[in-house]
Amino acid sequence: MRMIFTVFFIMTLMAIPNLALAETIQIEFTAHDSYSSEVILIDAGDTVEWLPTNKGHNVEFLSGPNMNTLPKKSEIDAFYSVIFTVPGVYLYQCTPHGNMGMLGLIVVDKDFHNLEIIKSTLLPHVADSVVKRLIKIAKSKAKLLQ
Ligand SMILES: [Cu+2]
Repeated sequence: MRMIFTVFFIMTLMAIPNLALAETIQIEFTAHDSYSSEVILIDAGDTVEWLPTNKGHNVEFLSGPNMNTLPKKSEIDAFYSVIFTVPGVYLYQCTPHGNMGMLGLIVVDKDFHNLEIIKSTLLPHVADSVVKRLIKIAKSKAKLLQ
């Protein structure tokens, strides 16, 4: 019995580091038709929560490392939460304000393998220039973390 307990205890200890490292990052909808954090770098297993702190916004994914299973589009004015498990770059927008530049970028595990696909997302001029700016920010953030 003591042996079983010891094995169980050790297995529990081994599982804790992963649990402890998984983080939750919160992003707010702002009154300026933007996300409070436009670019975030997270680790696989982390959760991102979008808080409806301002009316009229949502989250709609445009591109990601697995185009077949992008996170579903959220409802306007709704709390939304996604756990990111697949490394890569994710691009999302607010459905009503994406054209005006309300976009966000998430990089999981500093993995930029699908960056060219992200860049080739067909967007209006303003949104496209915003995405280019966000990519620059993401790359400099990734460098700082190295
Ligand atoms: Cu919006």
